Amino acid sequence: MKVDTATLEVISPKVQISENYIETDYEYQTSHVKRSANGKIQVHPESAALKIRTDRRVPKLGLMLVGWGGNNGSTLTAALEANRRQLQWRKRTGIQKANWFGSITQASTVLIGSDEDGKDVHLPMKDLVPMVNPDDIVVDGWDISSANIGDAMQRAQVLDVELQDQLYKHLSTLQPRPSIYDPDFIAANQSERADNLIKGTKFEQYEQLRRDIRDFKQKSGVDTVLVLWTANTERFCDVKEGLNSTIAELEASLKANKAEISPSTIFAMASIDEGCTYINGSPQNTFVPGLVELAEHKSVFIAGDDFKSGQTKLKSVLVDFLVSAGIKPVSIVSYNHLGNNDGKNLSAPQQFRSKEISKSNVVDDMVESNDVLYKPNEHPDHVVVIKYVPYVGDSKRAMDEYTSEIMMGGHNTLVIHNTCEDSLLATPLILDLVILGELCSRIQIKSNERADALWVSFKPVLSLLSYLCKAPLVPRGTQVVNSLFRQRSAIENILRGCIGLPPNSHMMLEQRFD
Ligand code: NAI
Ligand code: DG6
Repeated sequence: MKVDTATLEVISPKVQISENYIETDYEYQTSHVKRSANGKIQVHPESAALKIRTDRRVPKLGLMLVGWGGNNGSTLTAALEANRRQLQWRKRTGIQKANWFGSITQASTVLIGSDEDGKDVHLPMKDLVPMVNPDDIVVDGWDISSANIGDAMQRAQVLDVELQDQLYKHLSTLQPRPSIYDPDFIAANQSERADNLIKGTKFEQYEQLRRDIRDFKQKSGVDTVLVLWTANTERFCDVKEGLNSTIAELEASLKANKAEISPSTIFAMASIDEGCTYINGSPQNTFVPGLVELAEHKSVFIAGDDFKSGQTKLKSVLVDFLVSAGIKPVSIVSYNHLGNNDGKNLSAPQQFRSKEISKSNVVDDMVESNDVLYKPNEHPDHVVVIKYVPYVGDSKRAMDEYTSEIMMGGHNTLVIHNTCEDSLLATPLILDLVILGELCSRIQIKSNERADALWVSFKPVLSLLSYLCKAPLVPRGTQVVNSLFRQRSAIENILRGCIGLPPNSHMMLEQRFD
């Protein structure tokens, strides 16, 4: 079978390709664990014969950004245009060409196998299965600030000036739609940019958002729309019975204009009700139980929370490395200072608290995985500090100290200084969330053991996107995985499964045995 790229052909009787689908016969192997009364762990290796199919018809994708005029929103729009036009510009150090460094779909490769000389062969991730080409994405969105996207790009001070100058004319024609401003949810220091607002009750605002989505779809001619929140971090909203714990409560609370229904929850409701995947790039608890139920009820994807871009991404590698090396992190202290508008918003205590929670939970599952090192409920001391320092702008500085216990009461201390150019790290993640989020709607599995088995899609809570999120949202009752290595393996191996390749086990038996 030949996948839709010039570079890859999988030769296997277990792969069939038709005009619309790549279909594979797949042996899925897993182990089921039971704890017996005497405390023994019983493992049952299990195997299931599946079919996996991937729809080859890539839709024309529309992306609606909430917070379009922010640093991330304007940088993404600029980067899409710069890559589309393959722009180049002069820096002090020479010519720079537009690229997508930092995007796993566009700039990372996947190990395919080894050749006749025993050498690894890799392919770009984007070439494994048909994916949306970034050049074809059409962007629209909302912002409480009326600045056009050209002015927003200049305000952000992220991209080199010579690049901005090439992009300004086009970007200045893009105008964010008015949005919902609720000063109770974002920092008071944001009020001065709030000049582009949807008036009315919460229900009227929700209805306007639904009209906006339909209007964009109709005018742009896109096949499918995905909505992504990259607006300011909100404070957490209350979660309680009678307010938002079921679909009925949430809908009634929206109609009753209840104050605790946050703007982001209204966006998510409008998006789900329009059948559009909704992704939350910020830490707040948009996905209250009633909203998750709504997504499940309507079979619409939701994913989040909070882009995992710099400091936390490294944390989800380092803590995994330490704990899996049998080393016991006992104190993790993370300082950040940054001077962009995100930092300004986070200088308010309630908005900081949302970010603090999201940045702090990232080590929990790794700590719980090792009861040789940690007693039940024992955790490392974990402190997160964020300070607003306007001068450094978007060039966030992150400093981390990891202190671990090693053999015989010894200590190992790692000190990391990480310059995270915030929006240049976050923008490629947004692209990946969008491309992978869309792809997930074209992948289905079914049992190969029963003739009457039906095709099933991913669950509405799209945990496969965890790699890109600080605080991954997972389906009820399923495991949260924070380890970056495990998160990436899940993506890689599912993509491999789509084209009939087994998971990458790295066993390399053919090279280790005679
Ligand atoms: P930003 O402050 O530059 O942009 C946010 C934009 O949202 C602003 O233009 C603001 O006017 C707009 N906005 C606020 N409330 C709105 C609403 N209700 N509706 C529509 N627009 C609204 O922030 P930036 O740097 O672009 O970050 C965006 C979000 O992404 C923040 O919540 C941040 O915490 C989160 N994030 C950013 C990461 C990064 O590395 N840049 C990584 C992880 C998360
Ligand atoms: C303070 O760290 C500001 C935040 O918005 C971060 O810049 C953003 O969440 C990225 O965080 P991290 O930990 O992934 O670098």
